[in-house]
Amino acid sequence: SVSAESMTPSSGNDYSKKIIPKTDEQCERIKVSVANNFLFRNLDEEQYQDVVHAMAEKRVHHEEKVIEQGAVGDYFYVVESGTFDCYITKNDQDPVKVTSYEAGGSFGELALMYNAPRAATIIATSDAVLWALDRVTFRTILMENTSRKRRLYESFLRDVPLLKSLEPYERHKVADALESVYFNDGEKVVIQGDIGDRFYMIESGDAIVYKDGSEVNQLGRAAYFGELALLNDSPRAATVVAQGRLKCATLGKKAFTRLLGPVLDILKRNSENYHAIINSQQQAS
Ligand code: 1OR
Repeated sequence: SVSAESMTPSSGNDYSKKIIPKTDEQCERIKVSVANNFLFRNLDEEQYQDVVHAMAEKRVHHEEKVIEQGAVGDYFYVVESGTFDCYITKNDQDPVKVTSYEAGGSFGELALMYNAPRAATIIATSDAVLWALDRVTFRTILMENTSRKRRLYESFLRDVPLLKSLEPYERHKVADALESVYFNDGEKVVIQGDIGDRFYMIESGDAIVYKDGSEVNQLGRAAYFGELALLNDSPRAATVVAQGRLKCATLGKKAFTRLLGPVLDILKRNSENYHAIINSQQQAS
């Protein structure tokens, strides 16, 4: 069960720091592996060094089981190279593959965060190199950021109709990747014709959508925009302007593609409605 107690990170320096000696070359490989991993964002220099010191290199073979569902959690893993599949078995049914990981991905945080049994089984689908972080270092340094962000965005993400069909854990992964950005009244968030590399969901405030200079839509809390350029690799199809103070949660293109895969069909279906709206407006004028 999830108790407040189990989520309290160990405070300050009351743990003896773990130091596994490493070559410069190993440190460099860790740097590359965590560069795009959201759980490692916002660490200060000392926290980052402590994490690097504590990591252990683990080489695994194709088909090796790294984590077994139901087992006690000991390590959190970051993938340096190779690929992994993640399976969940429910009530004696056959294991179902729920996701996969490649370089830069990470897994095994849940059992450490919640003192729970491993929620899934993870198997290497190639020879691979992992960096393993022990539970004490994970809980002391990485957990605080992670759980704070998941809590911060939890209720908002539950309100976004687009994300209704996601599993709670899938919404947590979205939360890990989100960044909030603010805009003042009249500020342009995206500009028609520009190249687009971000997706936006409105956390608070309103926005107006203009196409070729005329207003075509208004967006409020929990609405999204900016998906078309990412879905179609096309320039921004419209300009979106903040109406009053606007706060958006944004995802970069890579995270958008990876994390919103399960709602891709909904995004595409909804985007077909844009044509219908524009056509009806053209007929009306
Ligand atoms: P862990 O410590 O429990 C197994 O060890 C890991 O698999 C787990 O941490 C996560 O890092 C990872 N539900 C739970 N754990 C998942 C899931 C998942 N996907 C990956 N892991 N899903 C929800 C299924 C109802 C799948 C979401 C795509």
